[in-house]
Amino acid sequence: MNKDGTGTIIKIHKRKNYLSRKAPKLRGASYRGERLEQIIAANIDDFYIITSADEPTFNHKSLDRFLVSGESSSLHPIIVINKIDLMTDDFSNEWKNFYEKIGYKVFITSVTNNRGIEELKLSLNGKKNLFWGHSGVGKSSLLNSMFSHLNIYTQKISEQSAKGKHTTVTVTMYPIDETTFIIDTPGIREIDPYGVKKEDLSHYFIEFLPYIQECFYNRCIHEHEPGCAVLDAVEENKISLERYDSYLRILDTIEDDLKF
Ligand SMILES: Nc1nc2c(ncn2[C@@H]2O[C@H](COP(=O)(O)OP(=O)(O)OP(=O)(O)O)[C@@H](O)[C@H]2O)c(=O)[nH]1
Ligand SMILES: [Mg+2]
Ligand SMILES: [Zn+2]
Repeated sequence: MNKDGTGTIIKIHKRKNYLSRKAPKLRGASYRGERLEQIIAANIDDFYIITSADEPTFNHKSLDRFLVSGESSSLHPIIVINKIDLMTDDFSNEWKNFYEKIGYKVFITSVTNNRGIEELKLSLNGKKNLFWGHSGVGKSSLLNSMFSHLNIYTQKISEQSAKGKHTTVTVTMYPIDETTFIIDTPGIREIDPYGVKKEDLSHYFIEFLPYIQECFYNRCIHEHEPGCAVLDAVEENKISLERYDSYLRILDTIEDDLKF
């Protein structure tokens, strides 16, 4: 950083991965074609998807959307369910087991009770970590509770809508020590995985992978094709209905004419 507050680029690193999304639709603008790609951060080691058990309500479908953004950007997603003080242990254990069975690491935390905070802090060590999720789930509060010197501004969620107030407004990278970095991001309202094609979506549901190549059709999108091994796996409870339902909902939002 220069004295006048501006920065100077000293080196441009090669990008091994990056997180992006479609730029939000401009109000009033008439849109034709694709929306622009907005890059959030690059060269991330671990991608923490922060959710809350309540306030705002836990929503596994939106967590699945976050997971698709991570997987499609070659990031390593890790799940945090924060505010566990507001729900029962049964609730958190159920979702922890659900996502661990698929293959994701899940942390259960509470800033209020200081639960799971040390464990989370340890896992950040020596890496460049990105915190990502809806507004009000406690991203900045978690960072403050692990590293009190950061003193990041946080704010109560709205009492009327039980949603966050978009308190953090810029993406900021905090250096913790020489090898540990944390990127706090503003809470997002909409996640629209950028540039995912219909026929590729199933690759980002990692537990579908063993079945995909068994489908009769090469370009099967696992909707109602005959000989679909993913549908068979759902039938046999090898893939959960919840995840398959998330898959169908995301599939539905991908434009048919996406060209590359
Ligand atoms: N009960 C409870 N409240 C929490 C916990 N963690 C954070 N909060 C509260 O949740 C509210 C929102 O926290 P923030 O840290 O500002 O949330 P954020 O995810 O950074 O929100 P944005 O910056 O808008 O994206 C604050 O009032 C926090 O005190 C928790 O573990 N339990
Ligand atoms: Mg914040
Ligand atoms: Zn199929």
